[in-house]
Amino acid sequence: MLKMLLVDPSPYTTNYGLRSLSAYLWEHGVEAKMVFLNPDRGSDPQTGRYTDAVLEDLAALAEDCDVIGFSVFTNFYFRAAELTEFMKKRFPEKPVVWGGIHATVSPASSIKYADVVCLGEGEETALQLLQEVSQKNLEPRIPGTWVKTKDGVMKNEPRQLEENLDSYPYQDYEPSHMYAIKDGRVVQATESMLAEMLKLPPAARVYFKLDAQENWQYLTLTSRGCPYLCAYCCNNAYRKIYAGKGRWLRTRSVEHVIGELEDFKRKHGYVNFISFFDDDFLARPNEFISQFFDAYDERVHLAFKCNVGAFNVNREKFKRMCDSGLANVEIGLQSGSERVHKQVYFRPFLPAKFLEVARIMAEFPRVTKYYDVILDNPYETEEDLAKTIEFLAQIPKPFHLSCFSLTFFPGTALYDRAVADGLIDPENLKPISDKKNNALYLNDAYGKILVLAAGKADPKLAPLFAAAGNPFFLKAFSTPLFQPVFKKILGIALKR
Ligand code: B12
Repeated sequence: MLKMLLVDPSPYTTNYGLRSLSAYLWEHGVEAKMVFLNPDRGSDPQTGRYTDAVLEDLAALAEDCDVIGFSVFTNFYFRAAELTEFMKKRFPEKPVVWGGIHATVSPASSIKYADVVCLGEGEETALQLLQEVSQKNLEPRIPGTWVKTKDGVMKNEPRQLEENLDSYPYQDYEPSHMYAIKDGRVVQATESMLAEMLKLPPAARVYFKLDAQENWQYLTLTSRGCPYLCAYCCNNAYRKIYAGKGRWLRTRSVEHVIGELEDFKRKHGYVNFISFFDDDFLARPNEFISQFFDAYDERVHLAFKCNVGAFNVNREKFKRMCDSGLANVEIGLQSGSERVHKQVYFRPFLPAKFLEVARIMAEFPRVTKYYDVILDNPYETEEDLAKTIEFLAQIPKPFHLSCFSLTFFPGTALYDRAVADGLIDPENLKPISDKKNNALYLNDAYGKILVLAAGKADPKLAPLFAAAGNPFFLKAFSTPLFQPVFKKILGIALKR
């Protein structure tokens, strides 16, 4: 039996892509071992690197594997590099393949460490790679890959996208296929370890207004791809890679998704919360939503969350979701400035439409709402930020504000622009990889204080926020004279 190691060096164990890949490999007769190496649990506090115990346990798991794979996000690039270097020293003859979003959008930085880079969806590619390796012949012409050869890097064409997502198996959550760090050692998962991985922190109960005291979440996607081309998101990189290789946005059938949820519930009965992580869950017609939730009510019937795009929300769809247990909805505002949407983010935005949607959602107080906003954008002026502040003040309350610090992920249109403008060095991934993109940094503190306050304010106070967020004040209060005071206030507000 062919064997493959699939390592995720991040704190997340919900890796949908890796779990889908593992399920596909098992279905095709490959023994896949998924290893979740949370760096926070397995690092030496002195060096910040994985401990020897973790490395030795990983090596023991790799011993009988034909190929060693890593699933890489940009934030964990250096973790994957650290582990790859160790593996190459220990097993110089075993091919190491990198897949996942970072490998896809930045194959050049990935091939520095890996022997093979898998670009894009990996099911067929990984299987073919294993088959080639088993014949003692690493054929460099595998579609969907870059392969290191003695004559340089062979850059192959991407594969055709799989149109029928129902042909793929459900994600692999079988505990005996999973390994994770427990008490400093890498051990095979048990049902109770899985339950611990799926458990939501107690605060989530308050945030999502959940009825149950304890909550266990199952994360899934009902589609692959996204209808938009936002300049900061990796979906625009995917679209470039897959141009001419099939439709990017593809949807699974109602039966396939409901079947998956039913199957998971049957095997792990304690799960009581579903997270649909599609980029825009509502990017489909009313009839689909109604058909989907008829089946969901009957066969799943659990509280859930999803992400939506404003252009696809209408009252009928939203009410249907609420009737079926919608607990939390996340929606991207990103900026209140039409200019920024149009010229920087390449993203459709109509303020009146957005406010209409916000008002529809406000009719359903049981549902908690998260509004995503992107800050620290060097292409945004004080005038643009002033619009965001005023706009946030106009949105009906209550809601939670999720502030992101703009990160130039490789492969995106904004990354190319920032490189061309000399804002980032394409040879140095460290600042991008280290960036905490969902943190609120303390720079430009006056503007950020207003953003946070506007996210709580009664819409009647919008004119007050327009005055306080006036570009003149935003500029004046970010000068070195005032910065320290506002930094202190923001720090106190954020309890830092
Ligand atoms: C679901 C999701 C999450 C979930 C689950 C994350 C996870 N680990 O799967 C949660 C909520 C936990 C999450 C968290 C984060 N996310 Co997220 N997330 C997504 C989302 C919406 C979908 C990803 C997905 O499942 N796609 C579908 C599957 C089928 O594709 P896939 O994951 O790429 O997997 C396929 C291939 O890559 C390949 N593959 C994957 N691994 C491997 C390994 C090997 C060996 C091989 C051969 C192939 C292979 O095969 C898979 C199956 O076809 C994307 C946006 C998007 N539409 O892609 C953002 C996205 C992936 N997330 C992103 C970010 C930044 C984050 C966070 C850092 C956010 C934060 N600040 O905390 C964290 C970090 C998570 C982590 N593990 O490091 C960025 C990544 C950018 C980058 N260059 O790294 C994306 C692209 C959004 C964006 N801003 O553009 N996320």
